[in-house]
Amino acid sequence: MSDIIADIKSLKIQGAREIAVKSLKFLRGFTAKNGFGRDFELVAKRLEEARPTAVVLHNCLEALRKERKAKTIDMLLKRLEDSRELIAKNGLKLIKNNSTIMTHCHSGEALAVLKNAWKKGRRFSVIATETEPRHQGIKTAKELAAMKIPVTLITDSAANYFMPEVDFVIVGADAIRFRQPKGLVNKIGTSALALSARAHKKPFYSAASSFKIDNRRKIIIEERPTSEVYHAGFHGVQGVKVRNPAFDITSLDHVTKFVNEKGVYTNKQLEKATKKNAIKVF
Ligand code: RUB
Repeated sequence: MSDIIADIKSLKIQGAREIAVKSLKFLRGFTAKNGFGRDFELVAKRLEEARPTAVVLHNCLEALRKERKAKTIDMLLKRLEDSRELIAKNGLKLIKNNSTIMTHCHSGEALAVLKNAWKKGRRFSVIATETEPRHQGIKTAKELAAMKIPVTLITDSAANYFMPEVDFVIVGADAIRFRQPKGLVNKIGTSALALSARAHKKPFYSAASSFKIDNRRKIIIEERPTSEVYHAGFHGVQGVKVRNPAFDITSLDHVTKFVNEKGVYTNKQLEKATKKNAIKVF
């Protein structure tokens, strides 16, 4: 138990979907031995609290509480797998040959769109922001480079400088909220990137399954240890307040299109579909 919690907290396991997948796999083993009673609840709570912002694991746990069975875990894992493949398919139409695409952080769902498009013969290049403070953008760049997709790694501060040469930006999502506070919740820096894209009239897309629809009453924006950014030992920073939020909230109006397992939507269309339950929300 403490191993998976440590791996989630340290970002060895990162990305909203992956956190849910690894937690569900852990819970499959745990519940086989311990059942779905009080111990399950305690473990589920600890897993959810390890990274409280992303909503995917929360939505999966809510479904599991309604039907406390191993087969529910398997169904959720299958849906998470299938939805990523469908997002990749649906995102293909967004990618034109010779385009330059910017991405931020490491989103398995955004990357699935890029990787699938490359496999289907689309040719493009990617600009990946390094994504301070933990540089998950480097992980993105390495994965793309491993597939021979041309990729340029830049500092976050350089994003606006490169925006004129970009055709569109694509990111993932930790949560999509149609209730207050509304917006696309994603890695810190996403909202600034969306503002920059808007200023340069570049489309801004989010690839995110309907597991990302967030109906929680409140959202906790995780603040991570300040030692991830500055620490006295290395930077000699003393007597200074440091803050290290991991996520921010982008206005839904700054997102041109959402791609999910059902199709491609504007934020208004997605909200309507979600309300009508055309897209199943847990
Ligand atoms: C990752 C991040 C990703 C979303 C979506 O942040 O913000 O864009 O989680 O990822 P962190 P996915 O590295 O802090 O977890 O598409 O894989 O669900």
